[in-house]
Amino acid sequence: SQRPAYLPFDANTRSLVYGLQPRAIQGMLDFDFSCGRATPSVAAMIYPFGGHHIQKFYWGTKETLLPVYTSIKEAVAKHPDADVVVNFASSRSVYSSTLEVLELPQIRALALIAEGVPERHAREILHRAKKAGVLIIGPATVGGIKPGCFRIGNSGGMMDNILSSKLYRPGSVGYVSKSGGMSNELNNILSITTNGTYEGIAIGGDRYPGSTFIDHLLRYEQDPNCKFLVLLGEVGGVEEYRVIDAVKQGIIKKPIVAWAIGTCAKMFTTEVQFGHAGSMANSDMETASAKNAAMKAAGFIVPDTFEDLPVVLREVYNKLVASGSVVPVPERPAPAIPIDYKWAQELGMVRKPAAFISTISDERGSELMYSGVKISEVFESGMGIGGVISLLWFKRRLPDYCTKFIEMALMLTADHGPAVSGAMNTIITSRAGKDLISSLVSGLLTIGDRFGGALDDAAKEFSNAFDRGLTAREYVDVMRRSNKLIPGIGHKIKSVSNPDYRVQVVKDFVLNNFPSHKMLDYALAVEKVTTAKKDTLILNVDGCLAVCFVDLLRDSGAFTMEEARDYLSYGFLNGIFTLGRSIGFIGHHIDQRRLKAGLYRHPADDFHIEMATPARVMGTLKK
Ligand code: Q5B
Repeated sequence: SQRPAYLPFDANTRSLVYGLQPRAIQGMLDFDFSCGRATPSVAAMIYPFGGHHIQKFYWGTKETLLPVYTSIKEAVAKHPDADVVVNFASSRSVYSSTLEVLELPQIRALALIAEGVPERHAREILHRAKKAGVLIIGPATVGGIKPGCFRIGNSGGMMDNILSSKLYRPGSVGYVSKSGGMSNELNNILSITTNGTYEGIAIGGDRYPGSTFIDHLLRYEQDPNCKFLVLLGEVGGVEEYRVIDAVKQGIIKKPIVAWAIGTCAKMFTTEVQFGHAGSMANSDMETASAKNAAMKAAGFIVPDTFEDLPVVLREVYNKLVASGSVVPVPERPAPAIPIDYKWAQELGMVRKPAAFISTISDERGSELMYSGVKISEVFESGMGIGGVISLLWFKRRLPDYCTKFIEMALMLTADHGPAVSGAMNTIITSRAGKDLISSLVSGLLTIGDRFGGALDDAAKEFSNAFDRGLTAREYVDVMRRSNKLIPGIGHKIKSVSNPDYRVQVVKDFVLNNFPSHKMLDYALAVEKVTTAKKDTLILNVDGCLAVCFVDLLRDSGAFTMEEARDYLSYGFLNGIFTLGRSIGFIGHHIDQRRLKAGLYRHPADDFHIEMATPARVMGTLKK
C-alpha cells in the first residue's frame, strides 16, 4: 500500500466484504456516492457457498455489478487494489476466515463485525495481526467511518444520519469510542459544535478488541489533517490509562477531549455490567469517575458532565480556528442521495400507479385473507371448499345451501371414468412419461363445447330462450333451424333408459333446497322435447349444473340481477367442471404411475388410413 500506516483509509480505499450483506454494502456504496468518490469502496464480496456470481447494487441512480468470489485468496488476487476486508462472518466462522485473511500481505486493515467471538480466538487474532502488522477493528463493532472517504459496513447509521452529521466530507476531529451508538452520538455532536468528524472508530465492546483507543489516537496524532482528538471511553478496563501515559509522556500532543461513560455506576450499591462485555469495573481505577479524574489530571480536556461535552468541544474548536490550526472551508451543500423506492414509499414521499389491481386475496398482513375474511375464520366457520370458492370467485359469503351445491358440483364432476376424452388424454400423456402438470393440462385442454365445457353456453342459451319467453318446443325448433346443437343436451352413453345418476342427484338437491328453480324446470321441459326425438338427448350433467347455477345466481338473493348477468358473462361455469375434473385427471395420472404403465401406441388397425396420391403438377416430374 502507498498509504502511511497511520492512514489505513482514504478516498481511494477499496475493500472486500466477507459474507453476503447486500444492505450493508448498499449503505457503503451510498456513502461513497455522497462523498463524491470516483469508484465504489467495495471491490467484491466473498461468500464460500453458492458459487461465483455477481450481484447488482445502486451507484447513485445507476446500477453497478459486484462480483462474489468463493475464496478470500481469489478475491485478493483479482482485486490487487483492495487492502481492507470488512468481515461479516458469524462468531462461528470469523476466526478461521480472519486467520486466512491475515496470511495475505495485501490486506492492511480488517474489521470484524461479529459479536460473541470467544476471547481465546480474539486474543489469537490480535496476536497474529500484530505480527502481520495488520490493523484490526473489532470484533463486536460496527467498525468506523472516515468522512468523505470510507465507511465500514453500517457505521454512521442510515443515510439521513450520514447527511445530517455531514459525514460526506471530512472535518478535523479524530475520535475513538467503543460502540456504534456512542459513535453516532459523537458524529452528531461534532457536526454541531465543530467542523465535524475527521475519522471515527468504534473499537468494539469486547474485553479483547483487536485495536484499542491508543492505537487509533496515535494514528490521529501522526496524521497532519486530524487537528484534535476525542476519546469516549467507558467504565471497565484500563485502556484509558494507556492514553493517559501517552499524554503524560508527550507522545500525544494534540488537544484531547475525553469522557468515560458510566459515572452513574456509583449510584448502584453493587458493580454494574453495562451493555458491553468489558464494561464493568473490576477495581476502583476502572470506574468511569476514576478515569475521568485521571484524564483531567493528565491534561485532557474533561467536561464536568457528559452534557457539557458539546460546550468543551466547541471551545477547543474555536481556539484551534483562532490559532489558525483549523481553517474552516465553506460548507458545500449536502449531496442529493437517491433513496430506495421502497423506503421513499414508506416515508410517503413517492407514489406510483399500480400496474395490477387485485380484490380477492391479500397475503401481506399477519394473516392471509380471502376477500377480507381471515384464513383462521375460514377454518373456524367450517365454510368448506364451497365457501372458499364463494369468497374467491364471487367475493361474498353465500348461504349454506349454495356452498353445499358448489361442493356437490365438484364432487359429481370429479371423474367419469377413463374413457372420456380428457381422462384419455391425461392417461396417454402420463404413459408418455410426462409429469403431473403436463398430464393434467393435456386432459384439461379437451374440455370444450362438446366435452365438459358446455356449461357456460348452456346457461346462456337456456336463459336467453327463457327470458325471450320461448316455449321449450319453440327453443328446440329455433336451435334446429339455426343448425345448432343445444348445449347441455345429449350424452354419448347416458339416456332416458340409462339415466345419469349424477343429474338425478343435482335435480333432487335443487328441487328440495333452492328457493326457486325456474331455469331447471325450463330445461327439463326442453329435455322432454329432445328425448321424444332421441333417447340420448337428455339434460346432461353440464346442462343440469348450468341451469341450476342460473337459478342460484338469480334467485338466492345473494346477487343482483345485474351481477347474475355479469357473472354468467364471465364464463365461470366451465370453471366448475374444470376444477372438479382436475381431481379425476390427477387421479388418473397417479393411477398410471402406480401401475407403471408404459408408453401407449394405439393399434394401427383402429385407424382407417387412406391417402390420395397427389396429382402431378405439370412440368415438375418430366422424364
Ligand atoms: N343431437 C354430447 O353426441 C354429444 C344434440 C342433438 C340437439 C343436441 C352431443 C352434444 C351438446 C354439447 C354438450 C356435454 C357430443 C356433454 C360431458 C361430460 C361427461 C361426458 C361423458 C363426463 C353427444 C345424434 C343425433 C343427431 C344430432 C342430435 C345430438 N346432440 N340435437 N341438441 N345437443 N351435445 N356436451 O351422442 O338427426 O341423428 O343427425 O354435442 O352438452 O361432456 O361421460 O362422456 O362427465 O365426462 O355423439 O358426461 O349431444 O350424438 O352427435 O351422434 O347426434 O342427436 O344432431 O341428430 P352423440 P350425435 P340426427 S356431457
